Amino acid sequence: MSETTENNQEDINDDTLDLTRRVFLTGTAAVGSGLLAANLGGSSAQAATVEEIENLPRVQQEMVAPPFLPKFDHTTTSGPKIVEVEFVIEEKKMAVDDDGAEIWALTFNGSVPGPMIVVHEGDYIELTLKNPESNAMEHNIDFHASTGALGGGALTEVSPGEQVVLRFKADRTGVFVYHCAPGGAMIPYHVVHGMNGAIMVLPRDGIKDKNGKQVHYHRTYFIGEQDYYLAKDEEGEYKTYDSAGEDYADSMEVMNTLLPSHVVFNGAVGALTGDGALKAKVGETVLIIHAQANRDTRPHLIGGHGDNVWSGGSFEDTPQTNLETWFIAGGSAGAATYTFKQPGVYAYVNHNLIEAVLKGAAAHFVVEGEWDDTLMKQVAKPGPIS
Ligand SMILES: [Cu+2]
Repeated sequence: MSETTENNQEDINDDTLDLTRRVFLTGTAAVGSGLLAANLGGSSAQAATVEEIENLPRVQQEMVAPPFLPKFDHTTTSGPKIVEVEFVIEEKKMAVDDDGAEIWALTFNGSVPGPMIVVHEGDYIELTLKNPESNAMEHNIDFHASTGALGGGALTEVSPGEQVVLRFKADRTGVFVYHCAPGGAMIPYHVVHGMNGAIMVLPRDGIKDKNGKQVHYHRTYFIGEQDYYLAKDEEGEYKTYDSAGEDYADSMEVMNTLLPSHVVFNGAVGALTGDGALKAKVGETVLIIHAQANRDTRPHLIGGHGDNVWSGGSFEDTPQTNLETWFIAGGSAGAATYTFKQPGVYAYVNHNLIEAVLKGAAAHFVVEGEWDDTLMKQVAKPGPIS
């Protein structure tokens, strides 16, 4: 490392540390062109000016609701580009279970979790964030994949009726959470009301196994695990509200217990079972991205394994292999691949089984194909003890 890095504390003056957020915003804008003299492409590419970045080719990425992902190339030979995406913030009432639990969810594009963005390392994400007039609250977005300004949170605060455009460089690969972070207690309040999602930054030559060989996969699913903290009335029924934000005081009370009323995948109990079950075929490799913006979790595929697991989410890291259960730290996303060898219904769970079975953190993979007796066979059916 250079001497400059070792001495970097000396470069921070007290004025910078004392800046209010508003001044901080202005300051960032004023020196933006200098700070943004960033590299184009990967680490080996030449430095680019903001003007050069703005002249890069642009593509629009059509957002789709999870568990699905937008169309993306597993590898690319093209140069870096600007990937334009649009999030419309929607405050909406959503069912959480079949027993009457509901929440005025705070969402990016109307889903919990919000849509996944997929780019390649060295690309630039240009997000237009719209907060329609019909909403009640101020929102913003903090991208864990980005660098500086509270992950973009300080540059994206939008009141109802406003929009903002943020561009940031995808300068490291992996899967990363994004979430709303409007300040103070509103940060956890918005996150546990569904306002989070993930972005995947792929190496330009694809993801690699522990030997450095490209990993091929046939399907990709995005599972967003969500903890909710819903309040009950004196009769033990979940309370209902007429508008977003009305549950604030009740919600804070339950949140302070740290005991979620629900832990679900993709917004609601059963969202990824039955009609919503994830599909695959024997012989196919599935890339599973699992995000938890607030709370630790431990995914497990019952009857299967994690063939390759990027538990910390970085594709720079060598994946762990053959895991039975893996860890995703709260506030992060992780990725795993599995090649299905048997048909059937696989439960994919948070293997705190109380959270899976009693709180809702379970999905199903429905896998078609031929059963392999050599891998497993019921040698004798259940019967009287002989
Ligand atoms: Cu928000």
